Amino acid sequence: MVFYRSVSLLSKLSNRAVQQPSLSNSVRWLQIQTSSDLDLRAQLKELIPEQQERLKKIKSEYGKVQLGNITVDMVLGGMRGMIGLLWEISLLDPDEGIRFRGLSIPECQKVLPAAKPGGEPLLEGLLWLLLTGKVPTTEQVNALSKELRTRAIIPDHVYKAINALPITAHSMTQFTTSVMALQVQSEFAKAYESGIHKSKYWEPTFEDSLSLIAQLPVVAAYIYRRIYKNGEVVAADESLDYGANFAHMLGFDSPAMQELMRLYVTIHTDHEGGNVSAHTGHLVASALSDPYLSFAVALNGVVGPLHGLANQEVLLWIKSVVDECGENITKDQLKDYVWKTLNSGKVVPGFGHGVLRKTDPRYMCQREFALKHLPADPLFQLVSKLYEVVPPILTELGKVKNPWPNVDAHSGVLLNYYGLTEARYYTVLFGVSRSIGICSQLNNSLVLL
Ligand code: CMX
Repeated sequence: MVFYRSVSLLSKLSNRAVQQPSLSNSVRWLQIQTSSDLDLRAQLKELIPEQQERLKKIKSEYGKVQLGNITVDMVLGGMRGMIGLLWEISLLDPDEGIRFRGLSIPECQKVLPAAKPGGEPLLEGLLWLLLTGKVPTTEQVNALSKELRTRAIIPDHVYKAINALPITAHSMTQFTTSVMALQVQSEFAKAYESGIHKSKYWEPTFEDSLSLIAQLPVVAAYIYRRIYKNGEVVAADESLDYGANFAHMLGFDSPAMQELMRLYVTIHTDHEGGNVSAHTGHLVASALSDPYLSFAVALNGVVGPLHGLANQEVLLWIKSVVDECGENITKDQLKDYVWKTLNSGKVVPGFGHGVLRKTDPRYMCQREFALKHLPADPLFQLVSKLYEVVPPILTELGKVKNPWPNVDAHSGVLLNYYGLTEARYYTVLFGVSRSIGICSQLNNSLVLL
């Protein structure tokens, strides 16, 4: 796997955060919104020239500054630990975990608009934050929600392309196929063909990105219903936000599942630029492949078992534990099962990470959700036991750099609890969410041109 570090360049150079607001700054932003601010495109139109100037300045003033030494281990490890690209929308600290434009997950939960007071953040708010570096107001989030709904239209040929695959094809194969079929309508591809000036690349990129983000839950839900629910499609509910509407189209209408989906799609959006999917999307886009093409390739990285497929693998593994030992498994039995997995040459899914060196905060916020909503669920209790049992065993192996759980160790049991039991579908949810980060960074990167 490729695991190099990406970086907010100015923060590295001047040792202070850039475009990474403190909580108090975020709150200040909440107060300066005016009615014309509701249009995200108009906001970007103002911000992008500033970004272009800033990056020009970095290039001219710091272009020759060295950012580190490259060792053989780094090369053999797939660029591990190297600062290798610019990725400003999020930063992954090995100990603290992910920050989106400088805000940790608990901070996002505090300042981003929610469907109800104290609820999980709305995905639209995080998208706004990633694209602009600013915390949006509820009105801005509502405007973006509305815009996404108007863009969520799927041409017929996309459904035909999905239906051409056997129903037994993995859900991710069907999902990637749908993204390639959606590419037919790329505004970027059309604009490039008609000779757009490079300073304007961001405009069709933004168009494609918003349309793609809007369309993905519709095709993702279609694929779920096709494979598992006899093809009975659930129409979108125009009154719902992105996360809740996604849950609704999958066929889940309980308020708790809607909250879970809001949390799920928010925390999986982005994890800096060195992971397989983010890196792949960024790399392909650097050849001026449009957002659909770039994202389709990123999805093929998400589906690797050491990356996004791990959420599927975790639930299947947990179910195999239950099948063999029952739900009330003791810690000693669990230890034996973990050793059996390791001795058969497999990894323990959901544990370890290429960059993180502590428990993933994305795991912790899901644990908090479980403690609040499903504390007595036997599978949640099993996940909690694993949290105690697995890290000492992985440490004992002597080679695992991070024995702690990652995001995938927890997501499956939550989804399973609310009835989304089909583990082989889970990576599609990860994929939908990952579009937010990859597309936001594409927009951020194009100002470099
Ligand atoms: N179980 C068993 N062995 C593990 C392990 C785990 N959970 N995590 C790491 N190791 C092993 C590695 O396989 C490697 O062994 P070899 O030297 O024999 O090849 C050794 O420990 C050192 O690996 P590392 O430097 O600690 O970890 P890497 O950066 O190489 O890999 C990761 C990171 C995530 C691929 C790895 O921890 C893993 O395979 N975890 C299980 C799969 C998983 O949960 N993936 C999801 C990650 C989150 C995401 O991207 O979605």
